[in-house]
Amino acid sequence: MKKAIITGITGQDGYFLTKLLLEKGYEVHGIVRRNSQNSLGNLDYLPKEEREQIIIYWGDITDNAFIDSVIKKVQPDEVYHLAAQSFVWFSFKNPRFTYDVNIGGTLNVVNAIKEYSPHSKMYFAATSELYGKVQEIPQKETTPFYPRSPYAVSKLAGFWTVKNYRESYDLFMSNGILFNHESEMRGPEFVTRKISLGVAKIYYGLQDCIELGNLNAKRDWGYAKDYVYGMWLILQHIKPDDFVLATGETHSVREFVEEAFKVVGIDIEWEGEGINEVGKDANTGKVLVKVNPEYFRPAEVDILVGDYSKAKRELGWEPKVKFKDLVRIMVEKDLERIENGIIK
Ligand code: NDP
Ligand code: GDR
Repeated sequence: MKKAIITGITGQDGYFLTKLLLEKGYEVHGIVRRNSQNSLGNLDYLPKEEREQIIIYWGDITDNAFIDSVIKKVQPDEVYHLAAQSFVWFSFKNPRFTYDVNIGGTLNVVNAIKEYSPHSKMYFAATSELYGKVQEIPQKETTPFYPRSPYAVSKLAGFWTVKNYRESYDLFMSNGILFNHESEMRGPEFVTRKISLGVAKIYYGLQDCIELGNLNAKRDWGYAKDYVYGMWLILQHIKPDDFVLATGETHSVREFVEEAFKVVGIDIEWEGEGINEVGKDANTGKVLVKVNPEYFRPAEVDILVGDYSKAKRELGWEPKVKFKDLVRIMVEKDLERIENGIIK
């Protein structure tokens, strides 16, 4: 039986990766930081029989002695290092914390592997945010990086740390440069889930309007379940390497809003410009979307669109879920959760 450690197991990707690895017969070990609710985050949504199979270690990724002890004890075949302060907007508010968790945490993991379990293969959750200010469209493994937020800078340090450990100590450590991937398990602060949840609540009369920031930003949005399969493939590859996973399509936040309202039969029409732009129900004229500058970022990433041909060629990976289906999955799930009283 193969053993895997997942850091960040309570997050969106942790949820889907846990399901995948359990299906594949792995023994799954997860690192969870203590919270006052004793909550397992998204893992609370797993069926009981799956949740009970996970071996949990309570601790923080920034605690090097703790990380050392877990890696030393488990001697994992594979480590998926997903734990991070992953919210770009928040990273501008608290860059120090973001650096501590994202850079310090990554250093702890690579170092623990080097010292105590050098046979372990490691996946690092790098990101399309590394490309930041556009240098080339579409972005691929050879596109120059230009990070535009403390989050992106911290992930760039993580990316190079992983590459440096791989080259210096002959360790199997790979970077996944993953473009945005979303799902019904996405945190509600990220724009796609904020929209799907807002649309479902508006539909059921629980909310009047969705307030958003930059409607012009364009992202390459895929489905998280497809991407965790890509993470696993990256660690099954013959050698450690860096791979872009993306869909190759890009859409604006405005388009995401339009598509999400379509799922509940509402057509949106736009009026005004800049901070005065609003999205109205084309039938009733009711304002359903407003711009709130609170959600703007000091520096923005205008457009991301990935070229995943290396992953396709070398790993046989391709995304299955495309934009419209992704939006539908997310809105329908939020509608269902309201109907079942899970969301109030
Ligand atoms: P989430 O924000 O949903 O999950 C982050 C996870 O990290 C949570 O389990 C969180 O725990 C944990 N974590 C945060 N800080 C610490 C800490 N100090 N100690 C221990 N655990 C901690 O992110 P996703 O699942 O969406 O993403 C997974 C990884 O992939 C992240 O590193 C993210 O930056 C990266 N990424 C994500 C992309 C995406 O589109 N989703 C694209 C590219 C990269 P808790 O539940 O306690 O908060
Ligand atoms: P991102 O995701 O920054 O791409 O990082 P997010 O959903 O936060 O923002 C995407 C784009 O939407 C614009 N936007 C808003 N964003 C949020 N959160 N809230 C709003 O109200 C809003 N209005 C407009 C943003 O300005 C931005 O342009 C995600 C994270 O998962 C990272 O961890 C990961 O590395 C990258 O994706 C790839």
